[in-house]
Amino acid sequence: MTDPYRERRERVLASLGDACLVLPSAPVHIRNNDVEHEYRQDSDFYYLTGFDEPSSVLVLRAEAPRVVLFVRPRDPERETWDGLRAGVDGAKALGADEAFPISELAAELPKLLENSSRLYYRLGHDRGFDDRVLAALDVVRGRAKLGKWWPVQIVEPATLVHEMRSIKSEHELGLLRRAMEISAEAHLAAMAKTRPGCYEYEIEALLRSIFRKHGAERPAYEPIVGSGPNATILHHRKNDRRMNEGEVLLIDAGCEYGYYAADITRTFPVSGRFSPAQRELYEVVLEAQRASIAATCPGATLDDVHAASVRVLTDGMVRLGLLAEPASEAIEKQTYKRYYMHRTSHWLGMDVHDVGPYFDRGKARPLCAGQVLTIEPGLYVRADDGDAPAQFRGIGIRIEDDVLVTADGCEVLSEAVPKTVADIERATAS
Ligand SMILES: [Mn+2]
Repeated sequence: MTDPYRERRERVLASLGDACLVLPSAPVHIRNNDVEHEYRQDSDFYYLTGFDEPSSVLVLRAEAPRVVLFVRPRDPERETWDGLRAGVDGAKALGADEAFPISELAAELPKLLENSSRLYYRLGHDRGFDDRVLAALDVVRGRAKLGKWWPVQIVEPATLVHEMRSIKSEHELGLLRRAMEISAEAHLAAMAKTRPGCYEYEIEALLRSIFRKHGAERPAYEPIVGSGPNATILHHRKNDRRMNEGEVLLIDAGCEYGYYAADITRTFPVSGRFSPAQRELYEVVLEAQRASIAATCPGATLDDVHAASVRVLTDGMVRLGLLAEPASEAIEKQTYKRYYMHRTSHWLGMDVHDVGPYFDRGKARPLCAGQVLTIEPGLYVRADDGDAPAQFRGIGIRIEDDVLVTADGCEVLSEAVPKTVADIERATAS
């Protein structure tokens, strides 16, 4: 099997010309006192190395050594506390032409920057690391009188790496599909286990346990488990409420598997049966989601995908008496935003809100085969909204699937999670 990381580095190297790229690993964040937050590698760094240790730096350059890694050295005493390290030899085994202990960065980096015309580096993201890169540039600039040249431009690496990450390879799609399978199982289990009297955190615990049971590293984001009025809070995260008969439960949760994220939302009745008002709102959101999925194909834009949902949702708001003015006027004046205040899609991949440009000089970019996006329309009627018909107050609905753009349309990757009223009522009854 070809090494996907090597293949990606080769693609970056091929477009670097005589430039070089410097990419540090994610920093370690302290949680409190001497306890660290769980470490997760920077997505770009992992995309190009498959290496998950902190205190590492990748350098790619036109001349040999073309691939250089700085890493934490082996250290039996530290390893007894914190686990094994790959060390310099391990870094070479990953495919680096040259590897150094991270303590040698200040001495080695200037040499590696020599004779490159441009430096791809994400300036301003990590001020501490900026200092180290700028110090290295200063050293190599001082060697000009020896006939060396140095990078006179610093270029945003997103222009290279994020363009690549936005089109998913078969290898990446395999990991995404596995993340979807695990997340689908978790959503199905949540539907089956939810009962009046459950606490939101019990369902959150169930989701997390199924993610881990299948080897997913972690949730791709903090799971949202919102019952009753909490379903109208877009990023509800306390998950501490006891749910009651007659309410809906909104679950927005997906796992991260092999560094790839699923992002799935379903809304279902706590007691297994939608009330007439819940069902009316639900059917509008489902129809909106179908319209957006139908609009997803190469050449369309995320604005088109969003507009398809806005049209159906706004028609529904007018029909159900949430809005008094005609739908065309509500869209024009954006009064629909009272009940649908977010966008319909974002990119999905290693990051749940994945990288990749949405616009090209202000113009929405056309979709391409291989891109993955979410489609997640919703309707949210606050409990204290005195203008809304009483039966809709305190109901929030969101339906979110993850969709791959294909050559002639799209494929819903998260299809295994029930979403019609009949299928949901069946899944919650089991
Ligand atoms: Mn999402």
